[in-house]
Amino acid sequence: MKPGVVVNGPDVIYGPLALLSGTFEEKVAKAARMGYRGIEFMVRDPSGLDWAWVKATIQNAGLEVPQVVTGELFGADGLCLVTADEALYRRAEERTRSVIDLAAYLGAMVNIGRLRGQLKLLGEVADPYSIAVERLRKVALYAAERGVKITLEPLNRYESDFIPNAFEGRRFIEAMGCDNVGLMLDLFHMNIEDASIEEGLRQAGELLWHLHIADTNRRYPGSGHMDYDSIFATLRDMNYQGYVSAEMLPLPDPDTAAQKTIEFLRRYIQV
Ligand code: LER
Ligand code: MN
Repeated sequence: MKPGVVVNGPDVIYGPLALLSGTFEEKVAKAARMGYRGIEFMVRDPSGLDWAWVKATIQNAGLEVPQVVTGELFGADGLCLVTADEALYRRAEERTRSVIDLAAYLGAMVNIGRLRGQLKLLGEVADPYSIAVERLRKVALYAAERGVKITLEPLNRYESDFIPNAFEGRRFIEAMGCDNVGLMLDLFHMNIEDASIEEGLRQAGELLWHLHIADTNRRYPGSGHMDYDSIFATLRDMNYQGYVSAEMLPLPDPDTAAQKTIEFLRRYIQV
């Protein structure tokens, strides 16, 4: 398992769950100094970014980019894929394609969380679930042609009305039938929606490609009552080799949260 951290990319001013302060270069340097191995960054619009500079900044610090995070396509620009608004859907799909192009350039995966939208936004249609499957499949096929993997993130009920947990994540991926789609689980959402976090991790099984960590109060690990002993025992038992990546409230400040997280992770993984 490798430690990762979520940061705001150069074009995201305010991502509420990102860590580390300063310019993008400073964040990358701090992550490397603290012992993180990978940096996943929030992106808003790849067309405004200097791709070569982003890649060089991260590579020169000796870090990987496990995935490019799309939450701010929704958070900042309101873009979403599952909606009855055809123009919005078209813009969301086009922007998602450009994020996939960037991820192909960086050798990264792309997550789809809040960007997927909600079934209720489709209004009165016969089979909203199938429409959602088709729309995400279209994006996944574009990614597959470019060698990019997609990680679907189950979200708690207050953020989306489909794919709330690992079981539903698996069901949705089976319906999509795309082998470049896996799951990113997030302990914060799992604590709300999965009957048991350990069972959810096991249900994801070989489809668990990435993991977001935070404590039950969405602060750095050790701030709440998440049972990390049991969670890491399960991950080890599953032979999970991916990233455990810090996505949480930047409290008491974004650098302290990142530092406290990596100190905590040293109990369980090699940092
Ligand atoms: C994004 O990774 C996430 O976990 C969402 O809860 C953000 O709203
Ligand atoms: Mn998350």
